[in-house]
Amino acid sequence: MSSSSLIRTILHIDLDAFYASAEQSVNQSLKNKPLIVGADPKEGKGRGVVLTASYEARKYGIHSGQPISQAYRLCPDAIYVRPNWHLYEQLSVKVMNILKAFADKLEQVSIDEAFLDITNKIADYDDATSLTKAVKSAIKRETGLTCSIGIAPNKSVAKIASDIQKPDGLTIVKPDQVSSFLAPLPASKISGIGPKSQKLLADLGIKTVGELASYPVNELVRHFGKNGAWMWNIANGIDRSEVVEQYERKSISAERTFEEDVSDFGIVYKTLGLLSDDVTNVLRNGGFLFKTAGIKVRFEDFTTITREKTLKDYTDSQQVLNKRCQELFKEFENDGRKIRLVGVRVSSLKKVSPMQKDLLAWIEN
Ligand code: TTP
Ligand code: MG
Repeated sequence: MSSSSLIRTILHIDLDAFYASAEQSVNQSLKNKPLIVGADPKEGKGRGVVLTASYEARKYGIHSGQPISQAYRLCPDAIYVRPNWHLYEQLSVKVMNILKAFADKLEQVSIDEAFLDITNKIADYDDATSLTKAVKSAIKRETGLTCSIGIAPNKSVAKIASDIQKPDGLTIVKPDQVSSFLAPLPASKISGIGPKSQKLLADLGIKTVGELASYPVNELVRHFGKNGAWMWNIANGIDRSEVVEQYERKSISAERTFEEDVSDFGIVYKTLGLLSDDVTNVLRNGGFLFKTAGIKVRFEDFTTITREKTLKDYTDSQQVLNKRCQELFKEFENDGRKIRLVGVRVSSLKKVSPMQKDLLAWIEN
């Protein structure tokens, strides 16, 4: 093996405004319009959330996870549609199949996102550019969708790169550009550094990836444990994790922040029911069963607690999930604090064949 073969070329791809673009790809009249996929806004009284918004709608400040009522206030004239999971799953499969032809290895990370190891498919970074153009045009031609792509020597940098010029973006970071590319970015751009770590880092005076990279690693370990070493490595452009072929979804979750903190448990239980519904829809469309049911509760003071319970058997039943979630919530009834957010999560997932799914439906009925 020559030493140059140790340098890898990784491509990260993420579809643009996926659910909204999917709707637009099958309905001409939705093209180039502010389009919101999510709950029914019920003229501002709807309680669900925005799943995603077209880039035209994002100009109004609308984004994933936002209460649908708030989106409605920002843009009442937008087009609001309910999700069509089946369509998204179909398009996702189509895209992943197209991508397979361009990579030595492909790792699907979510419904609209994948890593490709293209090391042996290209001779140099000029080749990478032409390969990307071919990927983009194949996806556009076969599905009508656009995507954003990042190319870099490792997965974490490729992921950051794909997100930096959206939509229809292409960002290439050559090995000798990694440090200068990363240095000015906010530390939160690193996938895995969420709002909580971001705040803790800010307390240490660390705002950018560059500041993180030059911080003493032993200090980071003292504050964050082994995550400290992990984030320091990533900030220094060191990420040896491989593109792993098998797509294993680890969990599926949905959550909702109440518009006003809630003390009425009726609302909480009803919301847990709606979220269980959303989660089992995604679960079934992906052809999964779950064995662990979990909830997340955030109180008015932002304290966040999770609880989970592993069942005896795998299932994809909404009723089972809902019942478990309701049971898990019981311990919080006497807490006294108001509730800001609840979430539902399933994990310990297992893929089932379509036949097994039919059988399961038959047993349940
Ligand atoms: P994302 O790739 O995060 O978002 P996106 O494709 O809509 O927009 P972009 O990548 O251009 O920023 O998620 C992919 C799909 O997953 C998204 O279309 C809808 C769904 N989704 C949710 O259901 N809830 C969420 O909170 C998020 C972020 C996404
Ligand atoms: Mg996307």
